[in-house]
Amino acid sequence: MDSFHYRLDVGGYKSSEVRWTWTTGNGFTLRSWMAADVGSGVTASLRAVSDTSAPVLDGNPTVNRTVPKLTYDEDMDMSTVPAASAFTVKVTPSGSTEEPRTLASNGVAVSSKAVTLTLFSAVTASDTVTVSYAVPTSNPIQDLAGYDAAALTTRSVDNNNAANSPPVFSNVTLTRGIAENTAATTNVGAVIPATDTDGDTLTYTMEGTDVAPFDFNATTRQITTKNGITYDHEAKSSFSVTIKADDGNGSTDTVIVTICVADLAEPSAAPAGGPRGLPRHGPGLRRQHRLPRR
Ligand SMILES: [Ca+2]
Ligand SMILES: [Ca+2]
Ligand SMILES: [Ca+2]
Ligand SMILES: [Ca+2]
Repeated sequence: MDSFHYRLDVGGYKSSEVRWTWTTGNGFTLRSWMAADVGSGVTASLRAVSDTSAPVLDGNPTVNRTVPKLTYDEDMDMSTVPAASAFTVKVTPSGSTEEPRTLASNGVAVSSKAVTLTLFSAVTASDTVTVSYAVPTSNPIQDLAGYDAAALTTRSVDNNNAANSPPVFSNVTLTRGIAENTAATTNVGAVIPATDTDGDTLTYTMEGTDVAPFDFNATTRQITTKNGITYDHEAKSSFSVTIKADDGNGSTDTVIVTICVADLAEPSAAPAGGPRGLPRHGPGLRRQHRLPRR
């Protein structure tokens, strides 16, 4: 049975708004989607489409980091793009259990023969990935003749991820400094830099024995002094914290940051229980104190 397909493009309307497929074979079959009243005086063009079959996946879907991709055997209609909810991507990390992986809200794109998805977080090279696709009632994956692509049920995805490059701090150790008695919310030296050659978004945390007296802004990578803390050189002249960068792809790097508390000349307080009756001196005058006996 021969059949012929025609496609109607009307004025400036998107093909998803005005579309008409006319199939002749055993009689006529007319398929029409008329979502808009185009009015009169609008130029319409009818063109033959030699397509008589639904699009078929050309090989397995693939995934690279955040981008699963379905490639079909023909050009797709770019004006009909399924909602992200039509897809389910499941990821099984090596040695772990399967978990659904959320798509970004605008995480579906159709271009030429490809339907690409965008995940919120990347899969790693060792993950096992499947994709399912439920044909939605509106905006399904379609070829140019209006044939829907078939649903997919836990279809295996070829993982094309290259091995992950870990994030890198350019130093193994860094030194930052403040003067003693520095006020709260003061920057403790420069921000802590790190890079990731994959371009991964790095998540930073501050760890180590001396985290308590400092704050750390994970977005700006800035260590700051903390409310309620007195930085006293005579009591503790250096602190050690560790900043960790996590690339979300299973790799981390750390840098040990030594925070030095510089000495300032300070007026020393009179020792408790000191002798009475000593004359009080104004600022800048030499004070006399008895040193505690050892
Ligand atoms: Ca087709
Ligand atoms: Ca990386
Ligand atoms: Ca001091
Ligand atoms: Ca001092």
